[in-house]
Amino acid sequence: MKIGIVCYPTFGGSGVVATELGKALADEGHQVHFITYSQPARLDFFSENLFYHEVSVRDYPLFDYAPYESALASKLVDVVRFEQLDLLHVHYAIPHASAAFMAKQILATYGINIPFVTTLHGTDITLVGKDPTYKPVVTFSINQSDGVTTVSQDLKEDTLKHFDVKREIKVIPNFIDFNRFSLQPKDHFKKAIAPNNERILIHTSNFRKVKRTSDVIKMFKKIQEVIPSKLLMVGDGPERSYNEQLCRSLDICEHVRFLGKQDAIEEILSVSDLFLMPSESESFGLAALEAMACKVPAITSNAGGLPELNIDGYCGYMSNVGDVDDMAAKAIMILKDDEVLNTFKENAFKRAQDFDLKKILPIYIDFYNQILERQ
Ligand code: GMT
Repeated sequence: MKIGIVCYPTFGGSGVVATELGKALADEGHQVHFITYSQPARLDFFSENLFYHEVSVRDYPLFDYAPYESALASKLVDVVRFEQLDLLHVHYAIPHASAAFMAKQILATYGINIPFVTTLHGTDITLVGKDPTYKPVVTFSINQSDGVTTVSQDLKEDTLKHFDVKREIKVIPNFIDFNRFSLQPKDHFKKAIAPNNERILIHTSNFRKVKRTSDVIKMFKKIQEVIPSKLLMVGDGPERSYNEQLCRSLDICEHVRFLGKQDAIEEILSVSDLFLMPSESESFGLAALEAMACKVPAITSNAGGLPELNIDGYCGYMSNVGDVDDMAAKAIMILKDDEVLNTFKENAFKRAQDFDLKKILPIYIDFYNQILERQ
């Protein structure tokens, strides 16, 4: 197949899933064309089946807001026509699904029928999408998609609850590539972070409010009072400087390292003992799956799709959103005993195997084939 993938090229979960899916499809011999405004963060190598088409938005003094959606639709028309794509797969509804719809209509005037699949990732439904600013366009473009997928059952239910969706929605969970995410020997790094063999806790995110990063800091304060430990805060975003202030006021700065955005996240996960994800809302929790693949159990909230990933008392624990005391108590239960910690680590790895790329990729390929057969 010749597949066009549209996504945000940043470190955000939807862009990561789109890029990893494209890379895996290319490995299977499909031709994959990424169409976005800059090189996707994880598209960092050359392959004969992978192509990147940059959407450039022309600026003009009249524009307070440059019309990215129009530029993207025009680029889609161009790439579909000249690369003779079979199918478009857009990740994150806003504005990718409506741009794909527009491109489809334009291409029809050239006698070209291009089906498009929309994958909903989370905030495109739960936060941004259901806002009246975007809702009519999101509803329309979901209904006009030739196929719709969500990354969890919970996100499917949320979509059906908040939008008047007529299309059938298929749940295809996120996945992990064990070729990249697996425990790596990084003892020198572990020694540098935790010279006295302290436990290492980790949080990775875009530091937006929805991630409740200050709960991570508050939880760590409580854990650190009982168990000698260090906290790695990976990523960057609006809450970071507030979190740094919070560490100062809680007097734990010497135990917390803010590492900023990191490419080789699997190396940092490899030295970690426990992953913290107290999110307000989380459609799937890909970052927790990446941790589990590296044998790192997870303390998460029970929001959104997290119960479809985390198994309470097996590969981690779940608490109600905001219940920092409960999260800290459960973290201490896992961390205080080597044997318990090792069991949770092994279980995390086993749980991650349920989401092995090798199991999920064929589901996407079957879905594409069904859509193409329907045309
Ligand atoms: O977590 C974010 O804010 C980024 C966001 C995205 O769309 O890039 O992530 C969402 O998609 C990920 C991949 O499917 C999911 O694993 C995340 O749970 C989801 N985030 C939220 O629902 C808040």
